[in-house]
Amino acid sequence: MLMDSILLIWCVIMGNLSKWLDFPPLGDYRGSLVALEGNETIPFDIKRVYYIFGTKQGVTRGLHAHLSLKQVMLCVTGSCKVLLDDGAIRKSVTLDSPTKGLLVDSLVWREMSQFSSDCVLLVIASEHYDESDYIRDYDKFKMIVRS
Ligand code: T46
Repeated sequence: MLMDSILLIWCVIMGNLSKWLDFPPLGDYRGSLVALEGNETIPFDIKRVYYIFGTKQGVTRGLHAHLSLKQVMLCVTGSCKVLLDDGAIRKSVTLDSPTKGLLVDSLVWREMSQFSSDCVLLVIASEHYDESDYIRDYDKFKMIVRS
């Protein structure tokens, strides 16, 4: 009984850390198409889109959190791993589908690794680029989320 309750709480917490969005492919005989729209398929106003490609083998990117930025990440081609950490729980997920996006909230530490050679990681962001929104020091991140 106690174990069941602990398991349930654990599942709820883990579920909150990684929020998946499904993007239905609008395919026909010619192939597939996915449309992403702000405040529709993407749950915020889209201010910026960027993509990461040609990542060298063995490289880890990210290693930071954001104070207020929200993002949706997806692999248009290829795959990579994303480690998410909210200061209490760490979880690793795989991005490997152009029809499945990962919503990463503010104040979540992220590390991307194990990029396949063909990986194109598309990121849709809620804000313009602003270096002052980055928390690049893990100890500082832990202090902020605990306060
Ligand atoms: C994130 C993960 C998923 C810009 O000038 N404009 C931009 O919009 C971005 C994203 C980056 N830059 C510059 C800043 C650095 O000189 O591009 C260089 C590489 O950026 P960074 O080292 O931050 O890249 P990643 O892959 O570690 O992190 C990026 C995003 O910065 C970050 O917000 O969540 O992808």
